[in-house]
Amino acid sequence: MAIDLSPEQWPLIMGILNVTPDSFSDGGHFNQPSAAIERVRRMIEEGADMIDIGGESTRPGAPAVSQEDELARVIPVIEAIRRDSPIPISVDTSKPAVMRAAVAAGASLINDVRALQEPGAPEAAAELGVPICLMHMQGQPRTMQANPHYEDVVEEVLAFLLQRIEACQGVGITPDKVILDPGFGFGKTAGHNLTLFRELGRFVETGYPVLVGVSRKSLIGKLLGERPVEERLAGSLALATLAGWLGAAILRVHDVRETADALAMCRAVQQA
Ligand code: 7PM
Repeated sequence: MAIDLSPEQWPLIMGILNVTPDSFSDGGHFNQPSAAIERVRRMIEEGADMIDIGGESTRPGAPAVSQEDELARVIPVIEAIRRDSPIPISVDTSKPAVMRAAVAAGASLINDVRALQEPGAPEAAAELGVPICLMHMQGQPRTMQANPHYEDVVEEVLAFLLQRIEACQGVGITPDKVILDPGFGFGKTAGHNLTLFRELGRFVETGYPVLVGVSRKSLIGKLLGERPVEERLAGSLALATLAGWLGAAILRVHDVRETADALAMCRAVQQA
């Protein structure tokens, strides 16, 4: 199923399905297709507009994953979900071969935390013709949180994303396929994340749909006095509501039902 990115539907809820053995807040539970199906059915009932499936852990310090492992984790799950439901599926990957196999199996959005910087990735995305989320990251997952540094975080992240849009246009990806993401938590201190969040309007003003992923992230843990990951729901909902208010198009979240409720309030006030 294609994803409806028209602004009347914003913000859409992207429910997270991790199929990595080590992902940080719900790791290891959904790497059996049957368990994944149950989880996806539940997220759909709760109000998810699409499901994001990733087989590469991009948490700080995570090791690289081989193409074979990523394919083996992600593709059977996409096929199983596709047999079960028409819910749009986003594939969280940087590898052209995984993009191709995922779209062939039924994915309809590519979510690339490396913004198509891997060799062959822009060409694969162009050929597949599906929407592509370009995310900003400073450094690489293994080391990105060691010492993040910016002169001006908003200008630098925006400039990077605009440069990646140009690279996309160079291989024939049309602007209507592009989604932007400032990449909260990816090579950023809590202060950098907060500044980017406050200035989310700068990203929205570009006219491209903006995806925001802050659900359960360490930014929330820090602001609440090193709150563990299981106790970040209220913080996640507050940020999801603010992101919706500021014009985000897609919210990438773990807690679908609670986020849907929070966004219903946001939408009601905006439409009053
Ligand atoms: C640490 C950092 C642990 C990040 C886990 C994560 C995003 C994403 C992820 C995001 C887009 C998580 C993440 N975060 N894709 N993939 N935007 N587009 O919370 O913010 O699962 S991984």
